[in-house]
Amino acid sequence: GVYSFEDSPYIMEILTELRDKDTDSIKFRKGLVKLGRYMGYEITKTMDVEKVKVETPLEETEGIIVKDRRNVVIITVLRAAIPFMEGLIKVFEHARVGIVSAARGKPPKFEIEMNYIKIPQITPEDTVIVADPMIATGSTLLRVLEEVKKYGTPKRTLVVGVLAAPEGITRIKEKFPEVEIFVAKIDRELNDKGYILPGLGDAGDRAFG
Ligand code: HSX
Repeated sequence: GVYSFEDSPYIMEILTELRDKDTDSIKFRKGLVKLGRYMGYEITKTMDVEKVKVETPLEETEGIIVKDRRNVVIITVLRAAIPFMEGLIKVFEHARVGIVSAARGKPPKFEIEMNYIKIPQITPEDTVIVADPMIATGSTLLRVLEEVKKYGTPKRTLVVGVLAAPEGITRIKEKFPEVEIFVAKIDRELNDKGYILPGLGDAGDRAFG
């Protein structure tokens, strides 16, 4: 499935702040951390839970644990996903983290160069979250997903981003139909430079200068 959080007013407010060209890098980074946290929280609603007994100071009662929250591998796609991952980790604090670098080449081919890849072993209990704020042509994610596959077969693979262009989503779904995509919002289109419109500009540049 493909899920967006357009009906979550607070997530949309943070997105609005990120879009604003007058938002400086301090606010931009903080916004990405916040989105990671609140989108992570929303994603826990799709996870398996387990009933447990808990002793209050007064008596025993029933509680739950979100079992899948404990088996998460976050794949951070440099650079823009760094603050986003920081937010996701507030919800998935047990997460093992893989780091990959992926730089998009020039149009029309947008070939992806991956110079750094460090990914932990993935087990059948794991939920893999590939975090990249921008899903434009989808080339980066296709390349990253191809790589992640080599480290094991998880229970679920989620792509979690801030904005996606319809083109990118279609390409990922074609090649990886089992992958679930969660974004704050699906934007209108790509321009001929491969930028998402209306978008928020280059997330890496805006966060890090
Ligand atoms: C930006 O371009 C983002 O953070 C992604 O890593 C990438 C998305 O572009 P695309 O490969 O989907 O076209 O640096």
